[in-house]
Amino acid sequence: MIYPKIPLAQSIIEICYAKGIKDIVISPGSRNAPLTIGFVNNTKFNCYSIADERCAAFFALGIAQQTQKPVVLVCTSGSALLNYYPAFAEAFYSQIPLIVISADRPQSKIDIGDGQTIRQENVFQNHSLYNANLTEKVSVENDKEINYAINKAYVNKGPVHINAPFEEPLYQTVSTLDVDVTILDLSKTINDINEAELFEFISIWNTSKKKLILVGENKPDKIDMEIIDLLANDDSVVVMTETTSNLHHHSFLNSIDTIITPFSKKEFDFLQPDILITFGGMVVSKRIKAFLREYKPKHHWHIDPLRAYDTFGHLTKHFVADPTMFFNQFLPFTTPIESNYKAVLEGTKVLRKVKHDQYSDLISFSDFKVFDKVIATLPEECMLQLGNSSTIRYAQLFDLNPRIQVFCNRGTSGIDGSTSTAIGAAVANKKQTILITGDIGFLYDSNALWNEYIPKNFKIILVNNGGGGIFRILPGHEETPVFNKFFETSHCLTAEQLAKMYGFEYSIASDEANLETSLKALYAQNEKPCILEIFTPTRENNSVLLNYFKELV
Ligand SMILES: Cc1ncc(C[n+]2csc(CCOP(=O)(O)OP(=O)(O)O)c2C)c(N)n1
Repeated sequence: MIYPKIPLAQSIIEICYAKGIKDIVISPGSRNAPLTIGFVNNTKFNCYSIADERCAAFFALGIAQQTQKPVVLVCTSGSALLNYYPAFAEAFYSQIPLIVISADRPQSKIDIGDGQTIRQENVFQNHSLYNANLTEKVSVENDKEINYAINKAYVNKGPVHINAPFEEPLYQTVSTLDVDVTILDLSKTINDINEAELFEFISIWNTSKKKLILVGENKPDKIDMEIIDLLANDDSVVVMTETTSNLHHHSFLNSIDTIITPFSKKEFDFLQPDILITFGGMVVSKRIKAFLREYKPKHHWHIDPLRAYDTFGHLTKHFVADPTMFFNQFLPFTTPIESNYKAVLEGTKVLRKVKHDQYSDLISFSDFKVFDKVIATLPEECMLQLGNSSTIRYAQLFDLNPRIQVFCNRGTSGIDGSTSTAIGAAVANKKQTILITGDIGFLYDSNALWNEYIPKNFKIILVNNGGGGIFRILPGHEETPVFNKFFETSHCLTAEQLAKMYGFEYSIASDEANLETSLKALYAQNEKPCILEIFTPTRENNSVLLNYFKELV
């Protein structure tokens, strides 16, 4: 066995191993050589080499998004580390465990004019669950710090930073370990809800005729089918799900904007809930957020084992629990109450569906049409990764096969790592992965394709509307040169040369007929990763979408 000679590097690697960490994403550098040598020479780890740290961090995020276990990132000193920040922040808000290990020079060498040095300690402070600032010499204190950081990433599901100073020589190896590491167990506390406290809330539930459950980003298969059925069969309960909720029932309202955008004041008054219950992560729909901020519920309960954001300015209770556990404890005590809440909204859903289908049949080739066709034809057993921002918003308007799992970086809603994340997820999950992305997001993260681990069946559906289409949809859009240059960032670039350079199969579609044939060919081919680039009419897309909302009534 080969170990790095530097004992601190040995300790870090041994503790990672003892904690069950498997995946290590390494970016090149010299200062981190002791870690690179140690991780790569230990066959227990899967080591990935990715040069661009921003992409490396999103790739790691994609792996951790799927495995729900911490992934380690290793980089050299200097600005390398700062390039992890976008994914680090995304991990923080999306509750995904990441462990950043940065190599550093000893503190005496910082800010004295040495090369490739910056102030690395606590550099992610604002979004880090733990900062372990190690010292060069091996000590129980150092071991404890490493343990605390890793345990925190596991238990509190988020990003942590370990900064490790190494002095030269950096490349020497030994054949036996010099350290005997200290391991601190994970102390997981299972939260059981206090029953006496629960009864106060059960009595509110049992006397409320309008209960709205809103589910944000949620991992697939997190909620028991029995709970889903109980909620779906309660006349006083309306469940609204976002596409990233991965939660399905035919009676749930899965297209929130389609339902509520055309509502009159009277309909909003009716929708205003007595109790709002939320669980899951970020909510995409701006309209539901605006509605709930204006039409405040009497009670807002959020269920989450770790965090509760007061998204609507009226949070009244945080149940510190896993949603399945909460409902298993809570629902047996609830009693039915007469209510037309669910029936009325189900009626709206039926009407909207008719109008939606009529409209979809009529419209010309556009972003809307593309999403209609693409979502309807996705292979049943695929994993869907979505880019920001109009991509996820369009996707929310269409019925999706419940077997398809959906993910999107909505922690910070960045466009800077959707492709890298999708590739990481594809590596970690054996399902065929399909990324739907806009052109600006795709071009931004094109270094994601500089990756030798991309599975052969990985597919990108690139909707090229010539710029940031979202800005045409948002209020404030005016067709001026300033808009085109500074908001839309309009361009005439395509993915063709990138596809060629990175060994992707490449095809294009620019009307409905060749979209259908191109999609069939895309799904059938699994010998090479592919990009299907779909060109849509820049100037017509927003009116097709805005008219959709007008035609729903
Ligand atoms: C890192 C980052 N920079 C800027 C933004 C602001 N932003 C949101 S959407 C968007 C344009 C996205 O355009 P594109 O990828 O073409 O998708 P489309 O909206 O056309 O679907 C921008 C610049 C962001 N979300 N993240």
